[in-house]
Amino acid sequence: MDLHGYFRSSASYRVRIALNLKGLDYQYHPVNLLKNEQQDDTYRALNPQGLVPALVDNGSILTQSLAVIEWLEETYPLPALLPSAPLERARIRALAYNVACDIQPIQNLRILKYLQTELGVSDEQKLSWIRHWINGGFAALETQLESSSGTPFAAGQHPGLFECCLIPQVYNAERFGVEIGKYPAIKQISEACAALPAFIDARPETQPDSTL
Ligand SMILES: N[C@@H](CCC(=O)N[C@@H](CS)C(=O)NCC(=O)O)C(=O)O
Repeated sequence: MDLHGYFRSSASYRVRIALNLKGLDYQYHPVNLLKNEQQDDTYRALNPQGLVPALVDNGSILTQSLAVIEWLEETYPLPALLPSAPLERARIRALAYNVACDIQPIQNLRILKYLQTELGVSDEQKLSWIRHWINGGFAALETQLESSSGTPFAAGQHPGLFECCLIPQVYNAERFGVEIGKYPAIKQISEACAALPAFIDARPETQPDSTL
């Protein structure tokens, strides 16, 4: 499998974690977002949206990190990234979508670029925007997690779809100065993930393009 991504892209980071949790080998192909390589014709042939990641398997192109992860789950069911009971699956998906659909998209590079170049937002206002939406999303997640019976992970003993989404968002939150200590349930899950090789090996700072 070939994963086209960027070391700091949280959507790429999600897929790296999922591939690692499943124990699947892949070739990593960096797409430099700061050089706008996601808009090159060669990359847009893989993903016309001009967004990373894209996963290529035997000539099939998969895009949208959650669709990629669900495809991995269906193709390589073990270890499972979703619980077996339908209601639990829906609960874990709701947590994951909170991050992937409602928190991350509004701090995506193209949104931040538009805020600055088209709307004239300052660096300070941009930072405030990022922190505002992460804090709002994390506060809701924290409440959702408090009522969850799972420990140390959202679904219990094993990390899965939600942790694939949460850990990259925590990385971004810390990068932009959000105080994770305010969110004990998120902090606890994050610390439990930090001890696992699947998460350690997916970290942005250890990817080959982190030093380019
Ligand atoms: N919903 C998409 C989001 C993908 C996405 O937002 N990718 C970002 C990096 S995390 C990107 O490529 N940004 C480039 C840009 O904004 O120009 C997914 O989950 O794959």
